Amino acid sequence: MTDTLLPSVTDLPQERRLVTELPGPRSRALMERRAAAVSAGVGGTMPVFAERAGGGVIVDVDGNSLIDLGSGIAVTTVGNAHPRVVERVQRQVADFTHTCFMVTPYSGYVEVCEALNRLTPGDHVKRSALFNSGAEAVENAVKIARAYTKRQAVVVFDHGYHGRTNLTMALTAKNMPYKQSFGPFAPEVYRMPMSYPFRDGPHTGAEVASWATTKMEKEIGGANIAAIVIEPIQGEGGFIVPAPGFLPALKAYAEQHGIVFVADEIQSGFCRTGQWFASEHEGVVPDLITTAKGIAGGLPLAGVTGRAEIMDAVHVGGLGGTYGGNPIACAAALGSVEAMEEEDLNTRALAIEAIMRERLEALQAAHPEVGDIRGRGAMIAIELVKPGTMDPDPELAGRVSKAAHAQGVVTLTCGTYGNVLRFLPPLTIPDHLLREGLDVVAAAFDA
Ligand code: PLZ
Repeated sequence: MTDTLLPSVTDLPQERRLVTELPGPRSRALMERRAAAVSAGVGGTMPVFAERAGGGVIVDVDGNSLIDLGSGIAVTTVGNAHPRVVERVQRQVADFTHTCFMVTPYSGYVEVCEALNRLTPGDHVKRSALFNSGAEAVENAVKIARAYTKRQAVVVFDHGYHGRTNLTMALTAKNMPYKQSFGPFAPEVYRMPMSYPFRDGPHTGAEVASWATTKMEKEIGGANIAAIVIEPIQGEGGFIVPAPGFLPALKAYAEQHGIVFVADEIQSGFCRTGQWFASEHEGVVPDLITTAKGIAGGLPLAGVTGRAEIMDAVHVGGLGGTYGGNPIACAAALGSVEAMEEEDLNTRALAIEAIMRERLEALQAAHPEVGDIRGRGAMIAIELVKPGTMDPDPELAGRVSKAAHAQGVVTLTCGTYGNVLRFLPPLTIPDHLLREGLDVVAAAFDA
């Protein structure tokens, strides 16, 4: 089988190579320093410290080369240290590092907004604003929707994840670890049922949408809702792809009642699913889209993009922040977009999906614990259950993930029940490494 090697793959050998046990001695020493210096509240997936990364590997401080099936939680879509990103960032950092866009603006910010306006679905007139993190983008989308509609209520969904700030904790469904002991949470947030095909039995997307819209109508009143905020494919919630018809029905309800439809594409956007945005798979044109993660090749940048009349409804000075749209992060974003277009990374995401599905279907055939395989493009997950039941098996997900880590494969779990293994490889991963990574995961099931 031939390998796909994108021009961007670095000089780092694209191989899994274990030269010590994991974690090795240097990582262990750094873990001790971490424990003494870093708040215990900051979580950790693997006790392995990174030194370099690129293509499909992360090389640790002991010289082990790990297969990256996580992309730093869906961020390094163009791969780590992509040459286009490195080149533009190096130039920018030498020219100037910060002026504050609100004080003396610079062209990179405008160019990123132009790119977002061009790449997001819909041919209406658009505007964008830039921020530092996904949570900040979601908060601002809500601020903008409230200012535009002069309404307060915000609708979110079961299993949804939108961030860790006070408002976005309220928007997020799962208590542990995101919300526990951090209340009180922001008011005027209402949670609706989410289409979850694996767990919905015979109910269609349209039916679940009608439960949600009826609940909205009866419990809030459409005329009081500022925004419906939804991930077109849920990320942290378990890579839940709603059944066909669910998103279009919600969008139709939003249109009917003058509600701003906000797609949180922070995890699902920017070539991850084989389209620029996951909304496109269902032909849904959101009023506002939030982006972050994959847009800037690893630098902190986030955006809100949407209809000009909504984005411009905020008073002058109502949006901003010291670092929002920092020039270095903007340079990285322009490099990422260039890489995505030049290397046709949407097509690459679909090729990765084909490889992942084939391997995971074979795994499912041999292991009844694999209840569901789902996702799109390079955003694929398996949901683990106790065989013959629908009971979530988070212990198994944890064990398999740990076993993969010990063998040098970076995997992540997710899901409300913690029983979902998710795969988010950088799109620059060579085929042979992707296959090897999945084989290691499969071997963990056999063991
Ligand atoms: N919206 C859809 O996926 C971030 C969270 C990791 P920030 N997801 C990773 C963790 O445990 O903190 C995310 C997302 C969606 C919003 C966010 C928030 O983005 O950049 O982490 O603030």
